[in-house]
Amino acid sequence: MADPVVIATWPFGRLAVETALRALQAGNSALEAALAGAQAVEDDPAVRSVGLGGLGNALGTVSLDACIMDGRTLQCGAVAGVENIRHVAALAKLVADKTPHVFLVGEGAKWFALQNGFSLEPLFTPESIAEWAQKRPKVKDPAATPIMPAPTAADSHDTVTVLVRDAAGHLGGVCTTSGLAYKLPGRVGDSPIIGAGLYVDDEAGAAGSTGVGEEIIRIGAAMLMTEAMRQGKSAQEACDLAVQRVHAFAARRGVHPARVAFIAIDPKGNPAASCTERTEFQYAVARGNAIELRQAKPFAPKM
Ligand code: SD4
Repeated sequence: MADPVVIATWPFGRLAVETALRALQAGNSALEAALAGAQAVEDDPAVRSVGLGGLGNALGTVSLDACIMDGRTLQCGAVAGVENIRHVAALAKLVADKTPHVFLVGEGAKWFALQNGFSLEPLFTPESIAEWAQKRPKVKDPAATPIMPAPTAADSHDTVTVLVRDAAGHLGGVCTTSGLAYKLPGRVGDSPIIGAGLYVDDEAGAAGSTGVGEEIIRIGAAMLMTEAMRQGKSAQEACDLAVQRVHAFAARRGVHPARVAFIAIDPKGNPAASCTERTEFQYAVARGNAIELRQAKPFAPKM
């Protein structure tokens, strides 16, 4: 038996890591622990980018995306574009547990939630509405269709991705978010996409993403990292590879690399992270009982 390892994105990842660790100590599986950690962040109204209190899209509607993956069985589930349901990560797990499908979206996902005892609730708070209104990109003609500015994640609209390795070496991962603030209605980022926002395989490792989802999808980030670890790369090398790929694809497209960050746990149980410049990525790590907040050093590949 080895020490459990938990890693989660952003400073609020500390709450996720602490909660996941307690869940492991209570005998839960790696996936259940990751879910408990993610749900604690969904429940925190002060986090403006996940669950309750998340900032709305261009119309002000809070629309949530999430996915889960079990490294032992490769069971995975996802939901996207879900309104008025707070615990979308648990809903994604239910898709995996109770249906033959992997991914439910929008009204169908909401219907499935209601059928399974979830209740509808408003996801905005007075504070989140005020922040949405204050930071809202200004449009010249208020009657015009809302236009979202090019995604930059400058709003620090941050996903919580939680990766867990339990003492027996099994892996589980969860990703949950309200996505980029002011996104176009209907827009879905990387977070609920298995292989982009999350991928977990006991035999290869666990990997997750945060940042501008469009660029993360473009490189197939979580699958890229997991496959690199399957070929023997360390978690750090896998995360750096994903950043390098973002740079390479940005160069081909003649744009500046977007703000993105990646986390991973390799099969040896090493946690790591990497990010593009200007991302200022902090993440939380637990090893055994020790929990710390770390700052990722931006990786600037030589091109
Ligand atoms: C998205 N990746 O919807 C999410 C947002 C995020 O840090 O993680 N921002 O594109």
